This record gives sequence, C-alpha cells and structure tokens, in this order.
Amino acid sequence: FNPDDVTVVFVLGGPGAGKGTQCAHLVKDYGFTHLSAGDLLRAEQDRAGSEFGEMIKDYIKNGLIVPMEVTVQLLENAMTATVDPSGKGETKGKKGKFLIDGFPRKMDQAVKFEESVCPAKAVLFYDCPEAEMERRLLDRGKTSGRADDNADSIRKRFRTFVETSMPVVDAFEKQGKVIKIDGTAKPEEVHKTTQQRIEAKLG
Ligand code: UP5
Ligand code: MG
Repeated sequence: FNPDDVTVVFVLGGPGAGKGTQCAHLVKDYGFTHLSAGDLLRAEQDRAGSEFGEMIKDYIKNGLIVPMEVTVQLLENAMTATVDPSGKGETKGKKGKFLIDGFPRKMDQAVKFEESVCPAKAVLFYDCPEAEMERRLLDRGKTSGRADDNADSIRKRFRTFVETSMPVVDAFEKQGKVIKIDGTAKPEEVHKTTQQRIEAKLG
C-alpha cells in the first residue's frame, strides 16, 4: 500500500500503563484500527505451523524484544489486510488510520518501520510509575492467562522498558512528535485528557 493512504499513531508507555485500554476508546472516538504488536505476536505464537512460535514465547516470558523483522512483518501484513484486502494495490479511497500499540520499543524497529512502511504522525506516550503498573499487572495476572503477568516477568519487562524502550520515546520527543499523558488517573479521565490532547495536536 501507499504510505500516503495511511495515518499512523504510535502508542507507547510501560507495561501496564494503559495502552490497550486507551486504544479501545480511541477506536470508538475516531475510527482508528487498533493494532497491538504484543497481540499480533501472541497470535503468531499460537498459530499452527508458525516457525516463530517457540522463539516468541521465550522472548515474551523474559520481557525481551522479539527480533524486529518478525514484528514489522506482522504489522505490515495487518495494515495491508485493512487498507488493501485484495492485495492489488487498490485502496478504493479507503484511508487507513492506525493506532500501533506497544511498538516501536527498540530503536532499530522505529527506524525500520518508518523507512519501510510509513512515518508516524504522532506518538502517544502514557507515563505511569512502576509501582502502579506492577499493581495493575499483578491484579490482571490473576485472570489474564498471560505468561508474562507474574512478578518475575514483570521485573524483566520493566527493565527492558527503561533500558531499551525509553530511548525510542526520547528520540520521538526530539522530533516534536510526542503527546505525553499522565496515565495514573482513572481510565475515563485518562481518556478525556487523551481526546483533548489529540485534538489539539492533530485537529
Ligand atoms: N488499567 C488500565 N488503565 C488503568 C487505569 N487508568 N487505572 C487503573 N487500572 C487501569 O492495562 C493493564 C491493566 O491495567 C488492565 O488490567 C487494565 O484494566 C488496567 P492495559 O490497557 O492492558 O495496559 P497496556 O499498557 O496495554 O499493558 P500491556 O501489559 O499490554 O503492556 P506491555 O507493553 O507489557 O505488553 P505488550 O502486549 O505490548 O507486549 C508484551 C511483550 O511482547 C513484550 O514484553 C515483548 O516481549 C513483546 N513485544 C515485542 O517483542 N516487540 C514488540 O514490538 C511488542 C511486544
Ligand atoms: Mg497492551
């Protein structure tokens, strides 16, 4: 597909900052298509016949970033399926608006995606203290079934976030693309703030 036919907003923030929760609201508000990199990786992990299943499982449990080729390809496939389902390059005037959630979280992914797929228009960044994120994830872990919602994996996810993913946020900040939002309030309040800030930035 042609990069001119799509608008991309990256949604970043630490593990449990509320990315997925806020994306669900923004889909209803503005008609975005929500693509969570983590959800796409978990689906690929469970797909019968995937050559990457075991590798993805291992990386997610250890809070590590799966090699970018895999994730970029999954995102590109999902975007194509939305804007050009026939695969013939005809988007039929349908413009894709994407919220890409939990990606890019390593510098090489950011560079690769913006070069080979499409540059992001803006980056939503949900800021939340670790203690609050840990509380949310341990609570969700009682029922989520996610292999990484346990104290040991959470610690590793936080470490990767600080060491590897924050530099990506900082790089976008230097480009003036970041909309930083306090993610500690109630979900409805965070949603209201997000609406105001998106409308101020993107119109
Ligand atoms: N909750 C949400 N908002 C709340 C609020 N304001 N107040 C109180 N509670 C709130 O929320 C988490 C929990 O908190 C929920 O129970 C929610 O109800 C509650 P959620 O909206 O799910 O937060 P989110 O930021 O989406 O948290 P998530 O756990 O999905 O974040 P991660 O970034 O850790 O997970 P993700 O799925 O993106 O990635 C998982 C793994 O995949 C990574 O660790 C990595 O190993 C791998 N990965 C890659 O390798 N490459 C990628 O590009 C992406 C992922
Ligand atoms: Mg999520």
